[in-house]
Amino acid sequence: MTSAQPLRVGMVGYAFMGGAHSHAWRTAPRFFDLPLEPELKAVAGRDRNGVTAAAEKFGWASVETDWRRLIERDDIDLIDICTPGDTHAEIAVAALEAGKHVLCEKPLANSVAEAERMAQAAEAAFERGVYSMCGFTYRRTPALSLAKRMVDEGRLGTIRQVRAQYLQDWLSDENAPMTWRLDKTKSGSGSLGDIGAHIIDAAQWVTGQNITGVSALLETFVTERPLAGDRVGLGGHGDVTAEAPRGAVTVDDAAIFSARFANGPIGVFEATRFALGRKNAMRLELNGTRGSLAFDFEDMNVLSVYDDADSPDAGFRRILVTEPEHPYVGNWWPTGHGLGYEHGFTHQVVDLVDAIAGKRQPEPSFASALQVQRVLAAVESSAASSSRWQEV
Ligand code: SOE
Repeated sequence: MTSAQPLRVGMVGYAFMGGAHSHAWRTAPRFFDLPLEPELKAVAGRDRNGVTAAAEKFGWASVETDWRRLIERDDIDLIDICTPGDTHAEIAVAALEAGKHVLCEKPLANSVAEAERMAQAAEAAFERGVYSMCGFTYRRTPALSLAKRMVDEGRLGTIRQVRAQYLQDWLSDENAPMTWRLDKTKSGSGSLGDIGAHIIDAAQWVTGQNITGVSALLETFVTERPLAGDRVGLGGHGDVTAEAPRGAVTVDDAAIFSARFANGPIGVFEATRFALGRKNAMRLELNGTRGSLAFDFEDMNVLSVYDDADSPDAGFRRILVTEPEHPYVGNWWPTGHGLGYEHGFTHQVVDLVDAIAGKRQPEPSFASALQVQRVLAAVESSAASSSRWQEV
């Protein structure tokens, strides 16, 4: 623990992401020497009982039932937005204009227009020394950070092809109940924005190239679902039964698209919650002129690398990304003792705090997240048009 100046945090929302962020704010200063000392000052949620229980569980010093109170309070320096996408723009713009730093969960917003408004507010705030970041945490998995380092060093040569998948299966049961992630007014889109956004950001970040065009298909396999009797998490089935009243699913269940990148590579992307047996398989493979790399979050401490300079029978090498010189790992455990999903959130806090103290733009910036939003919108637009689709 350091005697550094405090960074007083107010978090909005306290479900899955709220828990992951709370853990990160508490853990980061214990394993990394931070130039500012995060303080968990307040958590906001509409339900007083729920948010009070969350504050006790996750260690927040106070509660608010209206996020606007966090922005009014002068004992809060940063607003951490862990709510569904329909609230991101209003909260982030208000916080930035009030001079508070912002960490906003992905995707940045539910539309390009909202994301543009957020990016403009972030740019104006930056001039005033107020910083913002969007929570694409998979960048901060050591193996993906190592992949980025290798591509930047030219180890793969010129990138020719990108293969990205994000496969989950928590909705493959057609009686899995309705959640906010299936309501377009809350989530903006389905698997496309929720998990597709992650692989779009990761592919653009690791290659260093933006996607410039797409051709897409979206599908909704189950168009109605039981309305849950109580709050259910990912795949939680609550107390619903098949006879419960059903609500309309208004988002995609699966998204697949081809893409072209700025300097020539082509790519294929797939995001689905119906890949039965795949639980959180966020995957990225790059093929270059000198080598390839492959990552699968379900084996997140490993990066597979093929180097064309190796002997023909070398094949892909399996790098266990737990060496002290690998990104972030040196602050944790001895080699071979792997990290988990939560470490990406802790590394996100570390890099955000370092950037704020260093008066640098944290990455991914709202501008980077706006680019992801533009790709999401292009995928939806392409899927809605039949111009590129050839019947067989
Ligand atoms: C659900 O699909 C989800 O929780 C995403 O919303 C998260 O961003 C991802 O990290 C795990 O899966």
